[in-house]
Amino acid sequence: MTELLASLLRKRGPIRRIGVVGMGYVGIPAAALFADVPAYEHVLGFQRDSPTSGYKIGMLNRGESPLDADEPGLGDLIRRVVKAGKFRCTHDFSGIAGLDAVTIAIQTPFLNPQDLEPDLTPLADGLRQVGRHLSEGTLVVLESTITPGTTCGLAREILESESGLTAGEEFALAHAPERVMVGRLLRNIREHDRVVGGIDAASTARAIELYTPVLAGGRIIPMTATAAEVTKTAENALRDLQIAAINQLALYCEAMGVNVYDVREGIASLKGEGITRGVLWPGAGVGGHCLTKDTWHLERGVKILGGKAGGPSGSPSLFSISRAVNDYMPHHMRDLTLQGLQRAGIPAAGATVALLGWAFIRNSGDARNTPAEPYRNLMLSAGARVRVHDPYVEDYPGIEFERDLDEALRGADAVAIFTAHDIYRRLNPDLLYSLCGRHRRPVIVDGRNLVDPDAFIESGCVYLGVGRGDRNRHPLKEQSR
Ligand code: SAJ
Repeated sequence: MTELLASLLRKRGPIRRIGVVGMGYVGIPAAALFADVPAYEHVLGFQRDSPTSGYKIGMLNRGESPLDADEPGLGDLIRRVVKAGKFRCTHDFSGIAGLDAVTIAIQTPFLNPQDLEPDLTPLADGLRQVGRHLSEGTLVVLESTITPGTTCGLAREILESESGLTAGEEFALAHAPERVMVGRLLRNIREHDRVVGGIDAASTARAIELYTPVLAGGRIIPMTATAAEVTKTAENALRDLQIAAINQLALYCEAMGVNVYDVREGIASLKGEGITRGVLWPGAGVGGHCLTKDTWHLERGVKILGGKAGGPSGSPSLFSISRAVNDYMPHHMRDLTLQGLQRAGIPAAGATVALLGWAFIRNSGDARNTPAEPYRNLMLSAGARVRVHDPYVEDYPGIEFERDLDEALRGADAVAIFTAHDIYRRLNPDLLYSLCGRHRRPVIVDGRNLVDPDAFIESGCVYLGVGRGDRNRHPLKEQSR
C-alpha cells in the first residue's frame, strides 16, 4: 500500500458518490443497490447515447427498468432511488470527475473463441472515458468478466495514460467480478459471496468498503486482482467441464447400452464429506454467454501471464477439451436424428424436422450462443427442412419462429427437443401421430430427457435420447394407430 494513496483516500473520507459505467443487466442492479445504501449520497449511471442502447437513459431517469427479463424487486428499487434523487443516468462522462468510486460493467465477448481474441473494444472505450475524467483518490473497479491480467495490464495502462495518474498511488484499482444470473439479479448481488481483488492492499480495502453495504448474506472474499480474474473465469470453466464430463459419460452410456440417468443417480448418491461428486446433467449442448466464453478468457490468461503452463505435452487443455465435448453435442443430436429417420425409412433429404426450443436455457427467451443453431445448420446441410419452435425467444437473426406447437409438429417427420421448456412436457404419441406424418413412423429425439421413451416406443414411434443407451436401439413396434 503506498502512503500517497492511503493519504489521498483518507483525505477523501468514506465513499459517498459512486458512478457505474454500462447500464446493462450487471450495471443497472448494481447502481440501484448502491443508491439504496443510506451512506451513499448519489449514484450516476453512465450509458453511451448509442442508437441501440441510448434509450435506456430516458427510461432509467423516468424510474423504469429497461431490462427485458422479469427481475423481482428491480423495478420498484429503480423507481424508489430515482424518486429519492439518489440515482440518475447520463451519457455525459464528465460527471465521473470527483466521484469516490466508479465501477465498470461492460461485456467482453469473443468474436471467434478459438483465436482467443476477445472483443475488448467496448471495455477499452469505457476505460478511456473513465480515465479522461478520473480524479485523484478515486477507486475504479472492473466488474466485467475479463481475461486474467487485464486489470493490472490493459485497464491500468488505459486509465493511467488517459488520466496522467498512477494506479496504486494516485487512484485505487480493483476487480470484483459479477456473479449475477438473469431473473435473480438483485438477489445474486446481495446474497452471493463477493470476490474482491485490488492491485494492492489499499485498493482491495477501498473496494471492500464499496461493496460491503450492499451485501445481505454474502461475504467478501478478498484476494489480488489477478486471482479475482482467475476465480471468475475458472468458476465457469469448471462448470463447463462438469457438464462436459456428464456429456461424455452420456455418450459412453449410449455406446454401452446403459441409461446415463440411472448412472447419474447412482453417482449422485455418493454424499457426505469428501465423497460427493459434482455430477451435472447431460444434454443437447451448452449455450449462453458465460460458459461458452469464460474458458477462453482463462486459457488466454495463461497464455498472456504464464506462457507455458504445465500439463501433458502436446495435448490440449482439459478445459478446451471440455468446450469441444459440449460443442459436439449438437452434432450428436444431428447423428441421432439421422439414425432415427433412417430407422423410420425416411430419407433425410426432404424430411421435415420440428426443432423444439431455441433458447439456451429452459423457460427463458435468452438464445445467446444457442446449441440449437449449429444443429439446425447441420440438418439443413443434410437436406432436411427445419421448423423452429420456441414460445419465449422474441426474435433471432435469420430464424422464423413457429409459435404454435401443433403447427410446428404438423407434417414433421422428426421432432428434436433442444430446450427443456415446460411446454414440451405435454408431448405424447397421440399428438405426434395426429400431427406428424401419419403414414410414417414419427421420430422423436430427446436432447433434455424430457419425455418418457416407452410411451413413444410402444406406440410405434422411433425414439432416441441423449444418454439413453438403454432405449436408443429399441425394436420397432407395430404402429398402434
Ligand atoms: N447445461 C447443461 N447441463 C447442466 C447445466 C447446464 O447442459 O447440468 C447447459 C444449459 O442447458 C445451458 C448452458 O449449459 O445451455 C449454460 O447453463 P447455465 O446453467 O450455466 O447458465 P448460464 O450460462 O446463465 O450460467 C450462469 C453463470 N453465472 C454467472 O456467470 C454469473 C454460471 O456461473 C452459473 O452457475 C449459472 O448461471 C447458474 O447456476 O445459473
